[in-house]
This record gives sequence, structure tokens and C-alpha cells, in this order.
Amino acid sequence: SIMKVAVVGATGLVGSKMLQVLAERKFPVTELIPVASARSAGKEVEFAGKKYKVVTPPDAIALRPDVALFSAGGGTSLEWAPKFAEAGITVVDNSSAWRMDPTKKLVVPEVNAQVLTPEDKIIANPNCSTIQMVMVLDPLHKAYGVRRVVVSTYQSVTGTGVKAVNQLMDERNGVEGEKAYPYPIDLNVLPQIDVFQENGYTKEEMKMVNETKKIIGDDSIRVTATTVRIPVMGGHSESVNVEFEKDCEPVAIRRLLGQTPGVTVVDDPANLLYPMPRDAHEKDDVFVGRIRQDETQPRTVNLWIVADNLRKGAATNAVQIAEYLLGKGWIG
Ligand code: 2RA
Repeated sequence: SIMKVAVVGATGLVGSKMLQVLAERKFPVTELIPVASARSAGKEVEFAGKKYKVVTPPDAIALRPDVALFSAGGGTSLEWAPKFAEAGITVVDNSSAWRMDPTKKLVVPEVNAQVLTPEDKIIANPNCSTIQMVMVLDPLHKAYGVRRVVVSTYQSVTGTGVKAVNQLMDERNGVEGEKAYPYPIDLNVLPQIDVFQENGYTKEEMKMVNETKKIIGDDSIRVTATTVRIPVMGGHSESVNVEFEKDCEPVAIRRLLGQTPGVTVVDDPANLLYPMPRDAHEKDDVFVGRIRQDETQPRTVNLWIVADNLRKGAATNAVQIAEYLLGKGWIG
């Protein structure tokens, strides 16, 4: 059967990862439609051994794809996702444009795929730092009831994009180049991701606060976040302190998370085993370790969560949503 897949933002870091993941997971693409701005139109991308010419959004709609994976920034999503949807094309959007829209679903398949219906034509892919955290919080919430989360993140420059990776490499090589950040990132950390809000939090921090409640489906969960950019490739890391309703033991938490699809426990301090970005790179699982009682208050634990932000944090999660829709017969 015919399965035309559009990837909007196909030449960006996440877009090209979407192509890679679609091919790796053998998503049944019969025709790929790589889409980018007029600036990139005409370029070619390679997919499954074939070359495809990049087209503009209107041309892509005319080619009538069955599904469109977007990772082209909020502006492009706000302008074009509704036009694709009106043409009957289901959109899975990686930007933040639609995530908190009450009429749109925000989905991590392992957590809340059940909220999806055939009527959902614009589906939001959550923020990478939220995805890896809720993959761990959801099973714990079901077992012990999550009351409050304090999270500090250590986010890879790949979350910003190519320009940031280039800035880091240029600084490493003593080369002057384009800047993605207002300050040097090499041998430094930036306690700012996205813009500051009135309340002193950044947009990235508020994404973690708000998206977590929507995905898990419980507005009573209190989340406070500090998101930090670090000169690392391979993935995002998060230090998470969780307070529960019920008593819980690290050993039981390790067992529960070890049985959770999409989560891998790496937690053996005696042998210096814990999750690190370089081990999570190019993997689709979320890795959790450093599981230990918070000795300062009852029913509270500390966790360390690492994942490849371009894969499970973005491209793989989006492809998994498309796989779910395909399995339901709602696309293709
Ligand atoms: C970042 N999570 O890391 C944001 C968007 N990818 O910059």
C-alpha cells in the first residue's frame, strides 16, 4: 500500500534524525517528501538508498502525503500544520507551537497513546527534556503517586541545533565562527535555555512544568525546573528529586523501572555504573540510575535520567506516534 511521508525541516538536526529513524525502524515509506523553506528547496536528501529533492510546504501538500513529521520551528508549524491538516494530512509536530493547546494531544506513546483518536490531525511531540523525565515519572506515579518534582537538567548543545554544535567545535578549535549563544559554551555552562518569562523561569523550564502535567494527566503534580546548557554531545541528563504520596524503596523502584518498556536501569555504584550521555547516544531508551533515598525527607528519592535528545527526545518519539497511528489504521 502507498505510504507517503513528509518530513518538514528535513535538513535540520532533528529532521535528518527523523529520516534516519524512519529507515532504521523500517517505517513502510513508499515515498519520502523532504520539506524545507524555499531557502533549502532544490537540495537533495538521501533516504533508504534513494535521493529525494527537497520541496516547499505548498508543493508537499500537493503531493498528498499520508503523514507529515514537522521539526521546523514554531513559526513554520503555526503557519503550515493547519494547512496540512485541512488537506487531510496528519501532522506530528516537534515544535512547541501546539503542545499546550487544549484541543491538541501531547503524546509519549508509552505513557498516553490512548488519548489519540482518528480525529487528531495535529499531534504535538513533547519537549525532549520532558519526554525523558515522564518516561520515568509515569510508572512511578502509577505505583506511588508523584506529589512534587525538583529537576535540574544538563542539556546537550544539539538541543539548540547545528549552529550551537558549530560554536562549541569552533571554540574547541580556537576558530571564530557564528554564535548560537550570548556567551562561550566550551568549558562553561549556561543557566538559560529559551527566553525568560515574567516569573523568572525560562520557557524551557515552564515546558517541563506544564507538559509533564498534561502528558501524565494529573494537574496536581508540582514540578519546578532549572534547565542548563552544557558543552556535551549525545544527550540530555537530568537530576530529579521526586516526592511521593506513598512509601517507596529504591530496590522496588529499580525493579519497577527495570520492567518498564523504553526504560533501562543502569544503577550499580559499586561498579561505577550509571547513565552517561556518551552511552545513551544513538539509543532509543531512557536510562536511569543513581536511584537513592533522599535522606532529608520521607517518601522522596533522587534519580539521574539520561537520553539521546535527538532520538527518544524528538525523532524516535515522533516516529513512534506515527507507528501507533499506522497500527490503528488511521493513516496510510
Ligand atoms: C533544547 N529542548 O534543548 C530544547 C529544544 N530542543 O534547546
